[in-house]
Amino acid sequence: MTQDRRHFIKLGLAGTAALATGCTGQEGTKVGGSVVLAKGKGPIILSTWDHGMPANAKAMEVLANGGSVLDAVEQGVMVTESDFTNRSVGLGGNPDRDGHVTLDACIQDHEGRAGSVAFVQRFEHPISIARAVMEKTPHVMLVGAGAERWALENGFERKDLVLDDVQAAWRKWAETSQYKPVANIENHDTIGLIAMDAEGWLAGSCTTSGMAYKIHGRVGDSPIIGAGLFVDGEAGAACATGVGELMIRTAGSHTVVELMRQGRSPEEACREAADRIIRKHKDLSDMQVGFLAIRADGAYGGFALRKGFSYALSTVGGTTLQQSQFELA
Ligand code: SD4
Repeated sequence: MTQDRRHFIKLGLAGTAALATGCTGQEGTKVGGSVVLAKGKGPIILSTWDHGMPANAKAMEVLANGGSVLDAVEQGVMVTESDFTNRSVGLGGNPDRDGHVTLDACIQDHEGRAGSVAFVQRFEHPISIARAVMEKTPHVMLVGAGAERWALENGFERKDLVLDDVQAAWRKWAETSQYKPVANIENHDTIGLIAMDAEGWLAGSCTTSGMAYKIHGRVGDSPIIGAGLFVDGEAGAACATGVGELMIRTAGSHTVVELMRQGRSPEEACREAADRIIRKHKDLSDMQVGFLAIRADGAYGGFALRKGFSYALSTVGGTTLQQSQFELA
């Protein structure tokens, strides 16, 4: 199928979805809690938490310089991975309970092509390894020692980083070793970034060091296509942050995209995914989940389990930090 033909089909479906929800496609129109931009008024970039601001800025720069939307979502989150003051993404992240920093990441494009790595150690840019898995192998996901060996064979270099304050905090934690997943009240969590370029092409990325002090070998939602990220150019893109087990159990990002395919607005779709998590779990105290979504027609929005989920929003009008609506106090 040619790119033009694919694009036509995508816009056709998006148009149907817009009609179903009464979206007019006028710039800035609010529909179902989500903002709808006119087609062709992209780019639109959404990413999780305050650290999304510099990531979005980089992604916008990539698009402005003629890069693809896939380049934009990769290079955007590379900024976060290289910020070694960040305690939940990249090599500066908090370690697992044995003191090892283990990294998860995935990437997906408009066509649904996907690449992922999980439980990898001592690499600065797991997102780039994930992209290479997508582009150079017949597989979607590589994990652990196999992923590391493949990365070394394919030009990625080890990076060792020992941060004294991170090690000291881990040693202090290890005195009691009490594990309780708390994500994210502190606003420094996983970065998920979804983007639509000016022509309407979608892509997304997600990268994390996972939950602090997790069991060695634990993998969360962030590298799992359908849980931490899902992109289908015919329907939309979604990403998630928070306690990954909640998203894996409910295939959270996939749920959001499928609800948008059925005509829900992005905010409504994110809210339904959050509500489903609430219905399926008895005790969500101290747990946070945040979803972001862009529908194929350019509508976008987000929703969180509880108060405090911020996200970065970039449009042609600039980049701003938004506070998500939420379900629980
Ligand atoms: C995980 N969702 O590993 C990721 C990271 C995160 O608070 O959001 N942690 O569960």
